[in-house]
Amino acid sequence: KKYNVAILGATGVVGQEFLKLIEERNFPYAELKLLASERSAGKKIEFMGKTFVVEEAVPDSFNDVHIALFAGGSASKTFAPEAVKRGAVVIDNSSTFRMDPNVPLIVPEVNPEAIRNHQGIIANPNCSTIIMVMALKPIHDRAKIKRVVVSTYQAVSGAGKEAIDELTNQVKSIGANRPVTAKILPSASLEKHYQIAFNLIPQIDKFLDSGYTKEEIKMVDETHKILNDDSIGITATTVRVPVYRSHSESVNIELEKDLSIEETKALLAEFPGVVVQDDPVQMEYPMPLFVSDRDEVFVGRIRKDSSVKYGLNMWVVGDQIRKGAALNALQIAEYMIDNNLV
Ligand code: 2RA
Repeated sequence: KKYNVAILGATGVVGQEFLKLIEERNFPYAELKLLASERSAGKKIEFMGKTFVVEEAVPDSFNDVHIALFAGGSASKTFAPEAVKRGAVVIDNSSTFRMDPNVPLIVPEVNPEAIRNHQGIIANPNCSTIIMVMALKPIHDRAKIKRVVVSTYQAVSGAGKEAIDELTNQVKSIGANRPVTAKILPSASLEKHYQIAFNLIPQIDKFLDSGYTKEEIKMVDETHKILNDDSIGITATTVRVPVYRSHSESVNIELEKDLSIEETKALLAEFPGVVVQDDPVQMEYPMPLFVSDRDEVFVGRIRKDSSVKYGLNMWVVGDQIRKGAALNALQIAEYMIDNNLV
């Protein structure tokens, strides 16, 4: 069976990755509609030997659409209900509905069973959350996680194409001894901007009164929902780093019971979508430069944390645009097709 698919946000980084993955994975689409804001409407996109013209999204754009892939952003609030009203299933990469009790928040390898409760919208988690829970899930199932302390090293791709270009331009300016301009990071909508080239910015998204950023609270709240366990203590520090497209995360875990490093490595290696890359003697460990464009989440530097009774450290790296966004959303759609849920 083939499905009529719409991509909202087709011209952005995640939208473009949707197209790349649809072709790579031979996703069974009958009709494909590329939607975007008025600003991008009219753009022509060559895809699988055909020329598609990007249309401005309006409610009726979703007539006869079976699966609507939303790349992210504020448009989801307007169009998700309109698409559902017209019979589409919406897989939304924006943060709009993630914490809505009527909306499943899904990583297909972690909590696929929750998809069945959907009422038209399924939310794709935040990229840094997806990458972390892929490594937490097998450990949590075996030894019950008590506490997680995570520090992230997030690629500029998370802030969109303009941020990717900004990193490139800043490096070029520095190389040419020209003045550096910063207009995008940490967030285009904020009043101050800082250079990211050869720098780190400990702010992703806006600050809350608690002193945490929205990105850090997303990792806490979304992980609780995905693992269906609010008892896990979680604290996060999310940092933007001058890396193009893979997020890296230093994850410290305290367990309720003992788990050997050998067993931890075996659990992770067996988990679908995770690759253990961990051999210090051979200097083998995941690095963002080599994880980009890979589907899997890579885990290394797995070692005991003897400062607590049952503790361990690991280093987790995943492609933010792929598993962190577009691939995860497409895998949700594939799961729904395979299980007759759409
Ligand atoms: C970021 N996780 O990295 C956020 C959104 N992709 O900017």
